Amino acid sequence: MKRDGFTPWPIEFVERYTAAGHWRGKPLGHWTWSWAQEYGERTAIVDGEVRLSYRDLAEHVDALADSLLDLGLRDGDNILVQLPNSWEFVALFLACQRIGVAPVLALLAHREHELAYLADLADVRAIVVPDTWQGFDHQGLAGELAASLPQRCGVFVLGDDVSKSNVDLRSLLERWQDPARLRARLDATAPDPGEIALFLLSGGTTGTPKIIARTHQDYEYNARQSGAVCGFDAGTVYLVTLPMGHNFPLGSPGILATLIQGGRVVMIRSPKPEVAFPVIEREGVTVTSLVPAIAQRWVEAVATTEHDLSTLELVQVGGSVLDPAFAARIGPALGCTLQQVYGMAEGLLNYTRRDDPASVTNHTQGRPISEDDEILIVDEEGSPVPLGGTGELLTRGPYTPRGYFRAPEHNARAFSPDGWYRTGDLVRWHESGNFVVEGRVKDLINRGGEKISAPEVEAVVDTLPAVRRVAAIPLPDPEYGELVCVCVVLQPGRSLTLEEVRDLFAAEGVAKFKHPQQLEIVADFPLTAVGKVDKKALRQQILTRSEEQAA
Ligand code: J2J
Repeated sequence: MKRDGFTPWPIEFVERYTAAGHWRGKPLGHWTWSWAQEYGERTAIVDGEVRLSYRDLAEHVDALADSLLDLGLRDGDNILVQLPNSWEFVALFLACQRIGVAPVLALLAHREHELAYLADLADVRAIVVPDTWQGFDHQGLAGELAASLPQRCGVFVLGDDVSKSNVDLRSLLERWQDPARLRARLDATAPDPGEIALFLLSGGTTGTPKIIARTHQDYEYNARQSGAVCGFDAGTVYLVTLPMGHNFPLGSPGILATLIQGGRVVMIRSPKPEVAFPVIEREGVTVTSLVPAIAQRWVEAVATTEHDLSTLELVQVGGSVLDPAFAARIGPALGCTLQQVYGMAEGLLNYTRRDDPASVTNHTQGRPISEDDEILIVDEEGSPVPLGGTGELLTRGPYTPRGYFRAPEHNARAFSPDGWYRTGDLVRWHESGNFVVEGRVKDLINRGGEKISAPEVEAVVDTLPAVRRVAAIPLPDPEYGELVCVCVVLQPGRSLTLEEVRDLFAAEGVAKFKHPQQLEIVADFPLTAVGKVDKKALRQQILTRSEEQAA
């Protein structure tokens, strides 16, 4: 391996997944030209007024790959990418895949707290950002961050206002006169398909976020097999509604499966119905993926829209719990089939099938995509629960890596000695053969699909002098499913307000979606038998207290 800190699949599994045809021995970037050859002048990507054919896309990708090499990036390097949905982001992603540079896919909401950590962990050689986004000066922050790193790190900027000291991403995309020659040169130095292709962010249950290294061939299989299960084909017009740095729109089946099939990818920068609906009509969008909170907004907005959404065939909803009663409304309201998706950046992907009856689609979160996805549902002692019982889901398989990147201590807990990933999700088998997600044992808050590590929030709050002990817990939120509540035991004689807590999060440069929405001062924490904070009991205590106050 070019990079340290990756836990490989044991050789017998490598052989098995290769023999089964799951892994095809090609780097992800290889496929760009294979698609161009097969689909040529068909439209691959639409982004506003920009329409790129498969050939255009391949030529831009190679031009960018070549420019990245010129700028000193090499096979085995990592870069930090924080971009809005755009055709340039897709091109950058694929250009990296041509030359073995692995993007760490950060979210636009991330600020110095997250970015500094990721840049250090992955030892990145460049940071790619928009000039500004929703009023925030990303270029300024990236410049400061790059200057503070021990390694040399470039700043590449997408936008109209690129400062002289930085690199203009758009200028790197300008095509070559002789694409065939460039293609041959890049083909000759293609990366190894077993190497790391990209880094996804983990939902995280630790004080510092973990990242997941996905290899070229595991991620290609992840997308291709998802596409097959979800019926993606050349007629698929996929709308990228969620931020494309997420696993869901990127590769489950998302952008990559659409390109594999020769369909059309349509980019939008905001999931708002007023942005999405006109584009669905104009482009004849057939599929998109949403989190429940956005599905809710779409279902409300569709009643009064004048836009024709009749081309929509499939809406995939996943990332957090979907209420069955609401699930039943989605298909009829949007005039399409609902597909529930229970996925994770760590690997395993589950989909309800398009031909599952509504009773199954509305009540279950789907089943795995691969016959080589291994599943165990276990109790607290690690023993399999009886069929139909609820327990923690453990999994291994051809697109579920065997460890987080550079996290040996955490891996010892998050993976069993024989390589099973402990998802932290509580599930049971439904009689249909699909999973029902019943809850979780992991210490995180799921805010509308964005995952927030409770220990990460606690570590920030804990730095306040007034705080003796802190526990972050999820409380119900009508719009996003869950909100971040911090429960604090104060130092004697001290006081604390929610505003002070939120000011600290802002000052520390923590992504806004992690800022606590509720503060509860308590005298003490309930403890479990082994002396840990009993968060279930604490949550119940807070809920009861709120009910009493409301009464
Ligand atoms: C309940 N909880 C769910 C669901 C994920 C496709 C779809 C989603 C993700 C994703 C993804 C859920 N109902 N339908 O990567 O490719 C919770 C579980 C899971 C965690 C993973 C994809 N779908 N979850 O959400 O890495 O707790 O991936 O373990 O962000 O989200 O989060 P993440």
